[in-house]
Amino acid sequence: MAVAAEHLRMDIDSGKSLKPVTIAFVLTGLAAMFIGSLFGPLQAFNYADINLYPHFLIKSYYTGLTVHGVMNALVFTTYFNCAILSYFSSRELGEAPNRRMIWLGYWVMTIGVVMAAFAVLSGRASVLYTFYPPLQAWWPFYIGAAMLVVGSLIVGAAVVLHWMSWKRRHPGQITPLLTHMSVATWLMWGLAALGIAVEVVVFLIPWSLGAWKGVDPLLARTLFWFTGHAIVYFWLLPAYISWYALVPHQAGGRLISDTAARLSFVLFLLFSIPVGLHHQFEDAGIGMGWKMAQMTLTFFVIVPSLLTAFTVAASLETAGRARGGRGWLGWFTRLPWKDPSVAAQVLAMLTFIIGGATGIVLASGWLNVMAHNTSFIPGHFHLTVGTAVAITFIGMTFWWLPHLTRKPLFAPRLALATAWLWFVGMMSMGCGLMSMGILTGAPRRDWISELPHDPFHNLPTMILTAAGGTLLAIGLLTYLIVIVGTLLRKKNPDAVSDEIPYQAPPVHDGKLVRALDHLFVWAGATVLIIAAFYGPVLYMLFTHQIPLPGVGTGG
Ligand code: HAS
Ligand code: CU1
Repeated sequence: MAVAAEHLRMDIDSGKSLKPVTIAFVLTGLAAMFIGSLFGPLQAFNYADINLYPHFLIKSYYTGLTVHGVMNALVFTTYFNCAILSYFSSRELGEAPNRRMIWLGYWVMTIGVVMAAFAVLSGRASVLYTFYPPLQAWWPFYIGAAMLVVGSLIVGAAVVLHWMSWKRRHPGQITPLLTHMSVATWLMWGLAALGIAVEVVVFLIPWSLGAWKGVDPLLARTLFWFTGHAIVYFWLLPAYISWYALVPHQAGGRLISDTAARLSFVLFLLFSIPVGLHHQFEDAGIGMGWKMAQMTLTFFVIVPSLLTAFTVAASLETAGRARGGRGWLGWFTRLPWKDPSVAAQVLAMLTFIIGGATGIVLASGWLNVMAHNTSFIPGHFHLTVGTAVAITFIGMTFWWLPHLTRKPLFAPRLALATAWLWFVGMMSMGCGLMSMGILTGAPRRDWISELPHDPFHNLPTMILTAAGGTLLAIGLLTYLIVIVGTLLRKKNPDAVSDEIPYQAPPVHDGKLVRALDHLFVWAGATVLIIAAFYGPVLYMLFTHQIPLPGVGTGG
């Protein structure tokens, strides 16, 4: 039986109060992305053996790479996640969450980011975005990173509390879809963050302040990857919210299964965390059996992405067919490709087919040996977080920023060009880096262009990488023009919609959907799976520590 649509109807006024803080999140996230991305093309050229690093500005390739990874992968994503995972649920529930808490989260994050950025730019924290000990950063870097995580959790707590109060006032009702997906994501992130919290608060901060003489690198890496794999889903799931709920609607179709969306988010809650060891297949000191066990769970967590692929493709098909598309693939060509927001996000999905497939390759223990720590890895993650997530967020801004600011989008054609430049640029660079890693064994994170002779010379892959970097530099410029142009425009409320492009799909009120609504129970089950698959490994590492003193990073 379909639940009456009334309680799912969007309340247009309620979300307005969250607009200022949402604008703050989106614009700060974009500022971080523009700063971080400036270094991207330089890194692409490095892998084409062209050293363009401006030494007068930045100490070394490693300092630049730290700015790039921290600003893009950690800061840009977290700010967008906070915006997406609070704004849509508040619109849907028809009442605002605790705005003070959300602003508090914003400021904690922002002060933390300023501290960490200062540490990196001063050249005393060139530890890359994974900050593996014994590389040691100046203490403000770690405190800043901790504040970024804590601030995001404050925002998450506001959303979860908001959902709980809605539940109390609507007994027996099923959580609306956008809220279900947001709360599942926040619960996953709340549990996932525990690893990095212990690593930074218990070990790295006291160590950088001189209170601990040493830190065990293997224990620190394991705590990092406890959070580190799940964090990729913390980046991805807000993009999935847009793919499931908004893009089919924007394209003129509908989400074909509300249940599939809910199921996939609960599966992500269950299996995103106890898989982090697939980043440590080549680390000695962790038993092969545990690596195999987490490898198996990695294959479990691929299932909800496959569920997403088929559900979203079928939902887009409804759009394409409604627009007159015929035959096997006619629906695909009939999608509204001139709409920059839709085009960007469908292109994001296409890249994720390759990004996801290469993830499956990496997760397969023996194949990992060939690719680990080569340039294959940055190739893989530029097609996942660097494209699937990044151009989804960029595509969202094309309707969302006008909606939030009431200013129409500036130069929609340039916006469309941005999407294509990003897509072609990342495909070229991602495939270039991946094939370079396999063909020549080129190591990731290496200042190759500074070597007297490039031992990883392979012209076709170098050309692909450099060409991709060039297109991305142009894409960054076109995007900057679109964003600044939009912000400088006059408000024109009549020209932009105050509604979000979403209509609640019918809910199949049955046992499965009711069971999926018990998100705290699923979170409890997640804790048990984590305890079974991570508990013994962490116990062994905590009781056999080999602390090492820090190695400073002058850049
Ligand atoms: Fe990964 C390393 C395995 C997904 C990010 N990954 C990384 C690193 C990053 C990263 C940043 O097992 C490097 C970390 C570092 O610095 O060391 N990854 C996976 C697997 C998946 C996966 C199995 N990764 C992601 C996502 C990321 C991300 C998502 C960011 C957002 N990854 C690994 C492994 C390593 C790794 C190893 C360690 C390697 C090493 O040795 O160090 C899976 O989640 C992927 C599942 C995805 C799919 C694709 C589904 C496709 C969809 C699109 C549908 C298209 C449509 C269009 C609808 C199965 C949903 C329709 C149109 C039509 C015409 C049909
Ligand atoms: Cu992973």
